[in-house]
Amino acid sequence: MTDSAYSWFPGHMRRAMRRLEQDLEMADAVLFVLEARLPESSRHPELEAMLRKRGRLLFYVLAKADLADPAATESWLTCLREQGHQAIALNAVKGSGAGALTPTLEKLAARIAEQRARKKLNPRDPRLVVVGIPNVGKSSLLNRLVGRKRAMTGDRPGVTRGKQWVVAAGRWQVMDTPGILYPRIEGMDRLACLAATGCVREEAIPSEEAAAYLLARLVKLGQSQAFLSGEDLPGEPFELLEETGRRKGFLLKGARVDTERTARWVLQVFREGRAGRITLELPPNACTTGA
Ligand SMILES: Nc1nc2c(ncn2[C@@H]2O[C@H](COP(=O)(O)OP(=O)(O)O)[C@@H](O)[C@H]2O)c(=O)[nH]1
Ligand SMILES: [Mg+2]
Repeated sequence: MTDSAYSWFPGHMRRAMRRLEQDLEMADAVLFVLEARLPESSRHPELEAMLRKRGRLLFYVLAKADLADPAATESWLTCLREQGHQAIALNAVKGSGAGALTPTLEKLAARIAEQRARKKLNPRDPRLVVVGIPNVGKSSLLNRLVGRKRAMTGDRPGVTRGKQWVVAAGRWQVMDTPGILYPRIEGMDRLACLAATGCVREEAIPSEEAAAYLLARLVKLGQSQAFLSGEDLPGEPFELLEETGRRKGFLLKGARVDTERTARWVLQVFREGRAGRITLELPPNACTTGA
């Protein structure tokens, strides 16, 4: 695959987007779940523009913060807050960091109640829709809010089904939604990071390309120690993959590197968090100054 942009918009994504628009009609606020390791690539400009147009109250949760670099997460939170958003970070499965959810939801509920009173609408339970790209932790977060296992979770994109409001966090009505991916993913680099974190299906990119571009990103960030370290690392993604396989001794006949096996190993180590807590995207400079 040599294209610099990967076009991705299967029918089910289009349908999911239309359904989401309907669900949002009934929502008062939107909880936008981002992947803490990919805070930029897990945003969705079209979806966010649609939410702004509809005037929905929006707040961001960086999930999987336990897998990300804590300092980078702090910078990203500062950055989102400087852009005027409410934002918190947490582990959606184990709950660390989730304490900040309750006060944030309380503030939101108060604003919603005020808005309804101003419009002379009857008071009712505020409604929250949980959105985000696939596999970022939406259903896990909803389960936390509900306090029992309600939404289906899974480590592959696309396991969220059904459509229902459930009572959560006291007086909220909350709805889970299937992951919505944006139609074009710019660059193999970004596609590889999305594949490594499970936000796009494995079939979207051959594992060797995913691993090679992931390695290149890690080297660029100075975070490749689990796979490759030292000076004089090659500059090209596929050379990095080969070098990794050579150092691991993943060889075929004739001392050729088994790049397929190397790629599987790299992706597995990364996905299991054994490469350390790594954030694959750093916030833009403008947001880090003064953080
Ligand atoms: N380590 C970690 N894993 C998480 C977190 N949130 C979700 N997961 C895992 O990521 C996978 C996808 O989670 P899920 O809630 O189904 O994501 P969804 O597709 O956005 O609804 C599951 O295997 C979860 O156990 C988190 O904060 N930390
Ligand atoms: Mg889900």
